Amino acid sequence: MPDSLPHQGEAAPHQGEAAEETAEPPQSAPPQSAKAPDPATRRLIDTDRYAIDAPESRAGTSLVEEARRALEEEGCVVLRDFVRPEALARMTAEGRARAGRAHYNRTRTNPYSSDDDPSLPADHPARTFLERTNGFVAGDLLEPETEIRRLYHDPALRQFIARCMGVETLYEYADPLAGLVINVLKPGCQHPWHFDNNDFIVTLLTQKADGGGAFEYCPNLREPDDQNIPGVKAVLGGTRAPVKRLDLQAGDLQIFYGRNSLHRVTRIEGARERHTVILGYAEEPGQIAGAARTKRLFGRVSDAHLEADARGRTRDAA
Ligand SMILES: O=C(O)CCC(=O)C(=O)O
Ligand SMILES: [Fe+2]
Repeated sequence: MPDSLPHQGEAAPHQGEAAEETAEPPQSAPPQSAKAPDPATRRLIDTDRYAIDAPESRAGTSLVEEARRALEEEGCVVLRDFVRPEALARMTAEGRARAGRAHYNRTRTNPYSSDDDPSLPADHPARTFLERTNGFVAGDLLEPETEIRRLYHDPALRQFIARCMGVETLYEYADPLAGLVINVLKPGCQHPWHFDNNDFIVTLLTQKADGGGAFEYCPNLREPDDQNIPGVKAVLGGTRAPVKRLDLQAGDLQIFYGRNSLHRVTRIEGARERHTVILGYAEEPGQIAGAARTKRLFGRVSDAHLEADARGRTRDAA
């Protein structure tokens, strides 16, 4: 199992698949030309502070430059108070109204989301399994008229994230359940130290926990050709030196590259749940998870997942 998220790690079609198999029409082709700022974008996002709707402007270009630098150096950028207060209030209410319908997964996981390997020494990080409990509200519970879904489909936002990442185009997922989700962490839940199996994640906190629920990460703790096992072991053992801690507030947007930066969400304390919207974008169109994985994450599947499996489009076809 990769990380808990319904992200492109497993959902991605096999590398090197025939072009016609992967070249499905994107969910929504992002318009590439510059155009007049969209009032819908301005209503949702604090464009006075974050000029994502004026990419050619001085403010727009320096915003992207700064975000790009943070992503290159730290693998993380946080845009504080990204969503306007009125829109955030509605998003928080939308999350609260649907949190009871979250599907929960309780597992024990190591930092690599891999199976146990008894050939390794007992104190190897790959043999350190910690409890993880995660709830997901599936995307089909977020109707078209919700603010959360409007934000997800905002073309200016998607193009802005693509520019920050230095990629030409991002696509929405083709997955009706996993494209847009709310991650619900109840009191007592945690997401222990791990590396992601996908390249990036875009999140918006809509409700902060009373206590705990902090996002901690160790920028580039490993590299593609160096697992840095001693470094990982040290962090699991409590070393704080490489650890950065983000005090995210509701309304903050985060872009995070989690493949090589060990990270976690600390255990939720107090009575209030932590709600995070996960905006599923991908560099390839047509991303959809298989039925087995979908069933695990959401407790159900849609016809689209079964059809994708039938066409051999997913990695976890049962
Ligand atoms: O909820 C978060 O802030 C990040 C969660 C995470 O790291 C993950 O689901 O892979
Ligand atoms: Fe993660």
